[in-house]
Amino acid sequence: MYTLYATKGSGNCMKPFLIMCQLGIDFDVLEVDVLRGETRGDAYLGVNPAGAVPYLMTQDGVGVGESNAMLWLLADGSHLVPETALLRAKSLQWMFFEQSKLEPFISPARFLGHIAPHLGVGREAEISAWRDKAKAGLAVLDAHLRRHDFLVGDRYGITDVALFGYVHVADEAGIDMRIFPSVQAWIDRVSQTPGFVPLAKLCARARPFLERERVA
Ligand SMILES: N[C@@H](CCC(=O)N[C@@H](CS)C(=O)NCC(=O)O)C(=O)O
Repeated sequence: MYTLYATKGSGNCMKPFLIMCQLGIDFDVLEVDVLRGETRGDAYLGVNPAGAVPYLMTQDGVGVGESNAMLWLLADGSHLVPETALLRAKSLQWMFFEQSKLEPFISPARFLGHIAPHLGVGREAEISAWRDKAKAGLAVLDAHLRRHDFLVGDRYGITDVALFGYVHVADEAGIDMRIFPSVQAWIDRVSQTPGFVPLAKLCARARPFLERERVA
């Protein structure tokens, strides 16, 4: 039984959530409220000193940070992990690409432009620059998906989950996804994989992190 520390609406938190749903892994979700600053509070820093979600706690009390690292742990030995060393290297290639060319731009543009727009007032130029950088990454992804149904080995797996987290909400970052039709078609394909659960369900059965801390 795993415990996933997560916040509502987060593409990074969706990744371990989705893979656990699709692989039938038993887990519990504790909701950490980023908007109320809970990731920076002492109680949460005691759980994850890096002060970020998602954070995955194993049954033995070992914590794992970084959403893409969680995918490798959770899917280990399953059909969702690429079979050969070359394909595993390609998977890591795309995961590093996601963390350097997509997520750092889609996530803040969406956060300040959509989730907490009051925090984005006066930062329009910064948001616009993030959108442009995200579009450059999405163009690379679109070119790849023009020739492939899925990212690695032409079958669905953890690499798709890693990129799906933020790419499928890039429209909420103010990016017109009609200019990336192959990405859009891939989003539709991933959304139809067996056991797919949408981001909206991430914290549907979560318990609040701080309330649990008070009760404990
Ligand atoms: N590279 C990390 C990024 C984690 C991250 O930035 N999480 C955000 C939410 S999506 C967060 O915790 N923000 C609150 C904070 O930094 O205090 C991952 O992939 O897990």
